[in-house]
Amino acid sequence: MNTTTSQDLFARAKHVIPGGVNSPVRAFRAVGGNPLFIRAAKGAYLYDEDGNAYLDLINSWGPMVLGHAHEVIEKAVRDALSDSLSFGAPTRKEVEMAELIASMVPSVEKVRMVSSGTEACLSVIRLARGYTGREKIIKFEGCYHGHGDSFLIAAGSGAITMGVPDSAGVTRGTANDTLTAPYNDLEAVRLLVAANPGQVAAIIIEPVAGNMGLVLPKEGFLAGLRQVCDREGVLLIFDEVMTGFRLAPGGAQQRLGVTPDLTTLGKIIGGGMPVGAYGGKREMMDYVSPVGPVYQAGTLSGNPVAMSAGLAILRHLRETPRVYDHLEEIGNQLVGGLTENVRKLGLNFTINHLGSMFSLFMTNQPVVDFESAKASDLARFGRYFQAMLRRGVYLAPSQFESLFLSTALTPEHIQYIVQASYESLEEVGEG
Ligand code: KE4
Repeated sequence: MNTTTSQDLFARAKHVIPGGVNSPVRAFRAVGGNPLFIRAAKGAYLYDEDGNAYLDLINSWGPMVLGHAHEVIEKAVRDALSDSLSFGAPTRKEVEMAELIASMVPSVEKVRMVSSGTEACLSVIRLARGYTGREKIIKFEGCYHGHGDSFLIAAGSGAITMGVPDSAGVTRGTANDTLTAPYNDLEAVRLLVAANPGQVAAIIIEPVAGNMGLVLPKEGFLAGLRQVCDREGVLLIFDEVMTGFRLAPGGAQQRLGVTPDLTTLGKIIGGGMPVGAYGGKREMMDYVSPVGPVYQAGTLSGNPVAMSAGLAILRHLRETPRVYDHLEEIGNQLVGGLTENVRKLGLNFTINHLGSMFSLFMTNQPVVDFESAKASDLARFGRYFQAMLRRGVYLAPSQFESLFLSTALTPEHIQYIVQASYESLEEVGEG
């Protein structure tokens, strides 16, 4: 596979961009080799600068749930371009977007648009602290809520992919206000809250965790968090940046039947454009400036072109619920094939799966939290990643990431991916 143009671009990039990338996980540090520079994408395929084609199982880390360059979204953006790109003033599209989100997401009565998932999570924590007058938050080991200081404690995704679940530059004061518990460990949460009476503003969680690889909440875990929060006056925040509009029209909270006080959103909400949002009960959201004392602002918040893309994809998802059945079918077919592969090869690797999200872990132990995810054979995962790439299948370049499927995947694509995975697992062999 010729990748000389990508290599040349990477060499140039490293002179002018830290690590040659604008987001660490893209650098392939965890899987070896050099990153591919993508020129274009269409449907289920990515095309790199050397003309190689790849079946895409990341889909921009979630947003491209309908596949790349979907006509509905492309047309909406084209139609918006001639009206200027940004005004910095309120627009009709923002009202329509807020009404649409409130109609789809159970916990949302009011919503504030921002420009990334990180910004949504930063803002919602400030709101929780302002609303409760409390300072501490509880997050879970291996969960990732963007790169805000409060969250870079035992963080997942790129932070652990780099082998540094914490980050330089985060002050002791900030770290002291972030308490962490193992995912799925309700007793640990109860103990943390009891040890910090009247001090915990919020518990923030990925209701289905995607940033240590995919880890599902155990039966009763989310409901248990809801009860702790109700009893202790702690706000429950679901970070649905990954799961929102993917696992159901109303996200994980709709699919799993537990309603948080506040929700963060991103990725699919912008259809590939830079959009994030946080929302919840009117009473809480009215603590946000200019109504309330919690300040938060953004030059490009509710950007009209991004709102056009977001309105197009969310309207499509709301008006064609068949998309969710299709995503379930694709997920079941692909994971069924991969499960058969590991059985036939006698590997018994763990596959965690829900809807159109899944992870193949290079361990035969159950993966229910960060510790068990970290027991995976990372070197073997790196070899598997490269073997799949050679076969034209683009996985997340880290064991600690979920994969994301799109409706652009056909049965033939799925069959190809299953076969490529069988060959790749066989090729990388034992440890
Ligand atoms: P962004 O700031 O990257 O838009 O969103 C941060 C974020 C917040 N919450 C959750 C649950 C997330 O998964 C993310 C971002 N996800 C990663 C993928 N694990 C983005 C990929 C990257 O960092 O390049």
